[in-house]
Amino acid sequence: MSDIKEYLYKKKILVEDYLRKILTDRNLSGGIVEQAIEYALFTGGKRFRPALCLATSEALGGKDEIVLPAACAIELIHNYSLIHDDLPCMDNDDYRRGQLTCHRKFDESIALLAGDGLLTLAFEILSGNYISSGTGNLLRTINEIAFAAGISGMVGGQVLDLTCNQETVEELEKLHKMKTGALIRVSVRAGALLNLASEECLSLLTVYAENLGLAFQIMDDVLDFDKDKLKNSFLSVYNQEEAKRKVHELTEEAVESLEPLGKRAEKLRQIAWYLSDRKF
Ligand code: GRG
Repeated sequence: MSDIKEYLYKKKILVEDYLRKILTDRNLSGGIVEQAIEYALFTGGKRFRPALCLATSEALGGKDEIVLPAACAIELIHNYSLIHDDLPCMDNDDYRRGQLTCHRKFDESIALLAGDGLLTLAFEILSGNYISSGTGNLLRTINEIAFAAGISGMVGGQVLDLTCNQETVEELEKLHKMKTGALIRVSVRAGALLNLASEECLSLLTVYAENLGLAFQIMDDVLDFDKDKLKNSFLSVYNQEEAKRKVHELTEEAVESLEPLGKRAEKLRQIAWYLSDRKF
């Protein structure tokens, strides 16, 4: 296994153990919404957003424990968004991560509530798990995560996706920076904020995250290519070769922005190159 594959695998285990602990600590009664939450949360998932948060913390010399609750809160938000995105009133998908979508496994109202439960749980974990340990920048981190998930970020991007057909590169970039990019951006920023990074360092990491987020989405469109479903896909403005070249350019820009951080940002560089070449 390559270094970075092994690193991401270890972070995935760490994150999944913590996610399980979040659920077991709450002594849930095993009711239907709790079953739906567990089903949606543990049917695969790359856990790449929390890995980014952890790798950012590491680049700044921080221990995993400092950012683990925030990293997992972001993963909870991501999973809520996938459940809601699959609903009949949105994409109406039957499968997610190779298994039945939450509303097909349970039903629509339960899936809707499981998503709501995950979103609110994220903010409970964020605010609750730092109370005893205490950390600087916590309020700012919570504020940025809420902003990224909300109408100026992911929700706003989803609205644009559902209601408009974006025709130019600029329009597509705007949509996807909100829908997919905002949560990726805040995964990196949360890792930096909770380690009390300087504003200068935060800016460099933000450039990294914004380029990575866009590259991730273009790669997603390449992997999901369907000539009959090109609405709001980058494959409506790029051919396959152009799209892959764009992913490469964005990854180079992401990696270049980390130069002042030196060797300690090596994992962030490796993650960017790994994702630019992904087949999944
Ligand atoms: C319902 C408010 C609301 C928002 C939904 C993110 C999103 C917005 C919808 C997902 C649709 C989609 C497939 C977007 C493309 C990029 C993306 C977010 C892919 C899924 O993320 P991965 O690949 O998923 O990290 P895993 O399964 O690995 O967690």
